[in-house]
Amino acid sequence: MSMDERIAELKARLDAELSRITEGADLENLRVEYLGKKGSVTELLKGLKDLSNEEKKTFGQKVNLLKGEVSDRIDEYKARLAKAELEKELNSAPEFDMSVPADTQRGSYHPITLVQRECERIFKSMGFTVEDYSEIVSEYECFESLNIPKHHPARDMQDTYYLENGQLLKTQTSAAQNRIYSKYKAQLINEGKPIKAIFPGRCFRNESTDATHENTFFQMEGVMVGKDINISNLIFFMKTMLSEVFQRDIKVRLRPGFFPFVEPGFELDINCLICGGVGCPSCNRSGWLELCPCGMIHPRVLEEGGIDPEEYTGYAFGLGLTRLAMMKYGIKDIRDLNSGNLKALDQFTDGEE
Ligand code: FA5
Repeated sequence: MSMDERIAELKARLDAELSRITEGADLENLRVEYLGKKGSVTELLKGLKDLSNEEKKTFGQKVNLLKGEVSDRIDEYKARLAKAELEKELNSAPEFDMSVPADTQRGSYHPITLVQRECERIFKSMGFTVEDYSEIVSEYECFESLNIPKHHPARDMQDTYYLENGQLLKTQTSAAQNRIYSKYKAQLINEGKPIKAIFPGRCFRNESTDATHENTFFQMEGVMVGKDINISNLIFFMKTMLSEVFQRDIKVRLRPGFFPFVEPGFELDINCLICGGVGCPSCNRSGWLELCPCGMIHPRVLEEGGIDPEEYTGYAFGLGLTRLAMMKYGIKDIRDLNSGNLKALDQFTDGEE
């Protein structure tokens, strides 16, 4: 058989073998069979030694071309195989039923978010603005502007987490009071418009946790400043808020409480709704839960905010939003609220999802 005939025969054999191949791995074996060290094309080159110099040259070129051609054909076939495989996969029916509803839980709002929104709605309807405020504040905002100078014993009650730059994670939403007075004092003084603002926010305290104490919890501050604002205004707004949140009459008690930024100051406690006032771990067995300290804003605090205490008075309250959520939803242990335990948390949707 002449060399040309051997080349033609080899090409025909390659085509026939390619057409039978259905797997990528077989193609690679074929490549070795033809182009490997002992492959058919390499064998042809070995036959060159028996030819004349002239024939060696022409035939050598032909075999080199053949090498390239064999490699190209195998590559082409490989691409064709991959495409066919992909089409087959795309055209075959999926192995799952896409019409079956997803087996996942729908998201729901956290109970604190629900209570916060409810309170915001109630206070907005009574003409209050809702303020946003940072979680990292200065000592001045959290304490000094609130009539709590350095080394005042009231600071011991609110140990917190300090940053290296001297700032701290706020212990109380009262930290926003000074900023609010500065923001709205022009309206109050020039237009006679009372300041009516609430500011919900996350608070932090370095303290041991139990059924009613967390190191991270939510409060909602509220202030009202204007001419002749007095304790009756304070009691009216507190009562309205609670009856709206709970949609029924709730037993509350007001007792004296000390906070350096109010005078007089009160503790507003709510009759424990978990045990009905008998006493349980959720209310430290007292039947009452401290919910919303409040009082008339101390003249020094108003002054620090640029408001003349001789002309204006106001009240402030610091509602414990987390405890309010506990009472509203009957959550016995405050720690469930930060637990991320969906079983405990996703039942309080209030229709909102
Ligand atoms: C204050 O934080 C004052 N800033 C409240 C205030 C504002 C008084 C304006 C007067 C005028 P107190 O530390 O008591 O006060 O906290 C207020 C409420 O936040 C508590 O009644 C309670 O409901 C809630 N609270 C306080 N500490 C925690 C805690 N560790 N875990 C959960 N809730 C807490």
